[in-house]
Amino acid sequence: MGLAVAQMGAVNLADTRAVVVRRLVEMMREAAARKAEFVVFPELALTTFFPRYWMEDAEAVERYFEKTMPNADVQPLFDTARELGIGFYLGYAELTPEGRQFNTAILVDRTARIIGKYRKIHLPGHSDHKVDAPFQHLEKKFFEVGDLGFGVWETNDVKIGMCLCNDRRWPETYRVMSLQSAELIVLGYNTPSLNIHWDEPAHLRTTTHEIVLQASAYQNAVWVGAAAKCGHEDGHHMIGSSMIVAPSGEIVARASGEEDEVITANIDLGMGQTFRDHVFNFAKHRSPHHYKLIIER
Ligand code: CDT
Repeated sequence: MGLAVAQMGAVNLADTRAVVVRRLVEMMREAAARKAEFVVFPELALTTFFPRYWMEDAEAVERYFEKTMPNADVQPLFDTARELGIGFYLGYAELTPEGRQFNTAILVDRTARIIGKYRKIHLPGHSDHKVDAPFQHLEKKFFEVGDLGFGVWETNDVKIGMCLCNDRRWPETYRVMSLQSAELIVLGYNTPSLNIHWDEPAHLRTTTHEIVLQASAYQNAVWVGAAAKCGHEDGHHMIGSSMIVAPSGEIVARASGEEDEVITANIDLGMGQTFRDHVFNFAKHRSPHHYKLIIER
């Protein structure tokens, strides 16, 4: 399978949806030109990473949430996907018809049909206004915990699972999807290089990002495609290092900068099966009765 990860550089407050979608379309065309059949875009790809700003929910909803998907602004991305015959994953802030708010990702097939939806489960940050912090991380204010679980969808003979950003740090995320036979797990992220909760050395933000992707791909015998939104958004820096990781835990493609950048790899889905036949033959070697604490606490 030809897989592309489309890293995005900064989306600043002044950037309109139309301008952002043009960037996504351009990267989708580049991915298709490189024979990719599927492209992974970041979390909250259509706007700046707005949970860094304190505001009332009504203002956030008005400025940053999508009331329908697709909508007029995003339609060119769906039209291009249909024209090129390429599937994609896209993260955005979702407002449901009932007024509920989620940090959401969709899986779109090669005919531009939405075939899967994921709502972020591990929401980091806080809901109160931290007046002394250099910026906020208000995911717990602006979003509800996702209510759809970790699903896996088959499209063009590939079983794809989805998650979002902080989910990638939790082992359960991947295991729940690999138990549903996921072959590829895709995710987008916005990871500030500064941690407002403790004095975390900046380099650890990238190190821990790499560790979780590599270890999780290996332990679950899956390919992982991870797309950053990164660089300086109105002065707030976020890490790059978008990558494609093999079930061996090896990084097979990695973004080099902090701008819009498409990375691609021709991924061999059989590699995951090899690991599943041997060291990670779940049916043969797992002992779920010894894992009960995981769901009890
Ligand atoms: N967007 C997102 O989930 N970012 C988190 C930052 C955690 S620090 C509060 C991440 O895990 O990358």
